Amino acid sequence: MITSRYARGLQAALIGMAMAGSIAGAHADIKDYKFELVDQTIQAGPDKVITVRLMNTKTGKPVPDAVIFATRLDMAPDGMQEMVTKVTPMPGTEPGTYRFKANLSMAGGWQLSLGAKVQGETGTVESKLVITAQK
Ligand SMILES: [Cu+2]
Repeated sequence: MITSRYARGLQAALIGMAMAGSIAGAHADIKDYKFELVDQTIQAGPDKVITVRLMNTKTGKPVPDAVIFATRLDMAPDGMQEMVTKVTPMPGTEPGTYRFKANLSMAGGWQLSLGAKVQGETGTVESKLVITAQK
């Protein structure tokens, strides 16, 4: 009976290792990603550049090569959600940053809503960022 006890013990050890392995190898969750503004305050006016950074909050590192498929910029923070302006993507200047050109026609609070896909992750990163446009 020594062999079977040994076998059971070995099996338990293998299950334990498999569980430990799956925890150590746990993939980052889509909720661990978020966009943040590089500059909170931007001069009001046409052709203004908004720069955001996509962060993996678990590693604290910027995330390159995300596919941004949804953008909206409106004045919801100032109660003018119907005041929407066009957002044009621009090439980023460094990995993990994403830039957009927009006409910030009015001073005040603008909300940038972003939807993005991250390489190797399922789900969608959704962030709402509030920018202050100054006169
Ligand atoms: Cu407005």
